[in-house]
Amino acid sequence: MLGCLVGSLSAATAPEPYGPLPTKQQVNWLRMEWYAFVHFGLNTYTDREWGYGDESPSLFKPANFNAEAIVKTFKSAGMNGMIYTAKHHDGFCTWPTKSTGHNITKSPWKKGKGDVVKEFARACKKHDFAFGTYLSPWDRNCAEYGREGYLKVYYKQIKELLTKYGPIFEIWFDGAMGGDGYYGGARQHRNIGTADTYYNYEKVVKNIRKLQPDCIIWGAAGRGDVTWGGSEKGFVKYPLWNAQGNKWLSLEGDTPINHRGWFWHPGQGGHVKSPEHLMDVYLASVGRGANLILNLAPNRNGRLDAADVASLEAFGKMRTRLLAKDYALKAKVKASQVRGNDDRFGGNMLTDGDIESYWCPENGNTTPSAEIVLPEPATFDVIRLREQIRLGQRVEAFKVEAKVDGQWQTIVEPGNPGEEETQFNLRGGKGHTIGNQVLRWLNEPVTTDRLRLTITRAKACPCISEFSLLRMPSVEEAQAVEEDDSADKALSSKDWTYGGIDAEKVHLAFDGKADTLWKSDRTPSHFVVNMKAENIVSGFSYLPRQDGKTVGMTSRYSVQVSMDGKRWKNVAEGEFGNLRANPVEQFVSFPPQKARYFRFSSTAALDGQGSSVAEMKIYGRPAAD
Ligand code: FUL
Repeated sequence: MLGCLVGSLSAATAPEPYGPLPTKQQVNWLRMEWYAFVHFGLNTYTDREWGYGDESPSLFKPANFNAEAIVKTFKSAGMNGMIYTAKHHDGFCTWPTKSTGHNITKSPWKKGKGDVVKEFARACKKHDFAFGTYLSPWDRNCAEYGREGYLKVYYKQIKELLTKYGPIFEIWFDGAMGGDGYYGGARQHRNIGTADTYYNYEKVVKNIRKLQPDCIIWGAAGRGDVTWGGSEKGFVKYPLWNAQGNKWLSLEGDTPINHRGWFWHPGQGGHVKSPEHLMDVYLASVGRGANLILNLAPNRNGRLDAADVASLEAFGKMRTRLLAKDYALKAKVKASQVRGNDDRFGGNMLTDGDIESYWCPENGNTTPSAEIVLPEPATFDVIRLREQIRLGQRVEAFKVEAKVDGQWQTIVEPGNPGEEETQFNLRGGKGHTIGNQVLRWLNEPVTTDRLRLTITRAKACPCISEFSLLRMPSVEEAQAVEEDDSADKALSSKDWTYGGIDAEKVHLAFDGKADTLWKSDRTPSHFVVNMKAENIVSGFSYLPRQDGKTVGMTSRYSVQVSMDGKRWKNVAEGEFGNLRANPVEQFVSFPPQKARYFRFSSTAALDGQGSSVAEMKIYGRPAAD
């Protein structure tokens, strides 16, 4: 007991960060994992992938375009956002820009009053879905392209997109520039020299940071936050280092769901990629430490083709099923070394389901190992590891062994320097880099309750935040599961106690009765829930008052969690929009966090000074016992 006390009291210091570090925006972005690409414009009507620039805007007439239906399809597949080609290389602007006449006001759709960007941005906002945009630097329509004059046009377009449509989570600056084009009738080959110099990406990036500091910039000649994964098939090379010189640069794998291309083409129905192939794409992008952008192209009616949607949905279910159950959760871990013998850096951090906590040995130890004992024997065939990338990317190679019939067997071989995975050679892959996450698909399922993780090479003492064991479902198994049985549940409030403003009324927000309220007479206002036990919390719900009054309904909130009720960590903040018109229960999720205390702050409320909560639920599960 004494040893244990001494162990947990000697607070070791966290390791110094190593190498290039991601910005907080890059970390948040990597946690999005995957999102949709939407190529939709004049090429949709011309059966082309690259318009020449002389296409008539009159071609654009998507009779049944429905941005919301498209966004809902993406969201229900488990995607976290979408990026729309506001302008492709043909120069046609799908919003009413003031920068060029070659735009949607010249199209018959909605009698020239349409705005595709706006419709997508609105639908995304409504469904709490991230919205981003692609604005091709190459413009085959503009007469001034290749000269000074084009830059004014282009900068104006960037400004419009970043100031008129709400938050943009990512903007793409494509590198393609083929030279030939219409260029206002000149029909010439235009050479721009170096893209970085011509577009002045240094200035562009600076400007975007001012307009939208949270926007992730793709490309821009390596001056942005993210770069191309290297193939339009969706895979990225492994090992993967998020670095270019001394700067953190992440990768994005990109590919269309349909073999025919990025835009919609007649007869593409028979060419959709299978759900199994999409899983390969996922494993070769997200599973190697990158993000995935998967394109679905609306057809000439402005709708997604049923065949594309069917494959997306089937893959979405496979992915949800794959990630639904982690057989290593709550496993007991004995590490070869723990930094300062401090539990905060102990082996159990690998299996606590908290993406922020991590296991770390002493400085200089680059080859630690950890023995993992599962709560019960399990059968799995995918291993997931994550590094705490806020401290930099460190691991170069790792090995995983499993004890089967009393014998240790290597199930993930450690990678050797110089080896590389390309394409989709996925099963039985070796353990090289980890970064944000790595998924290794074993040659065959393994059944055991005992594993050993060994870091075999690292640039500095490794900080590993998660070790998970997953099971790859077949398409059929994934279809059969209607509900995610391991999803977090509302935690029981039976033993909870409360603090904060008007503390004696807080229990009324957790009593299961919609007609009793926690009320405070001021805003901002907050309360604290002591859950009396360690939980992994991952979200909460808020039911606004149901008595027909709007006074005190929270319109802006923030949530913090804490282990000791003293040091707090922000986990969520945002807006509850539209409560006046539609006061229904609101759900908010955040990355799982270990917490004993939960603090809800109402930072803005409707009509008057006070704040109120009819009911609140905290979602999660008990932490490892
Ligand atoms: C490329 C473009 O040339 C393609 O048309 C497509 O937009 C793809 C995503 O990027 O560079």
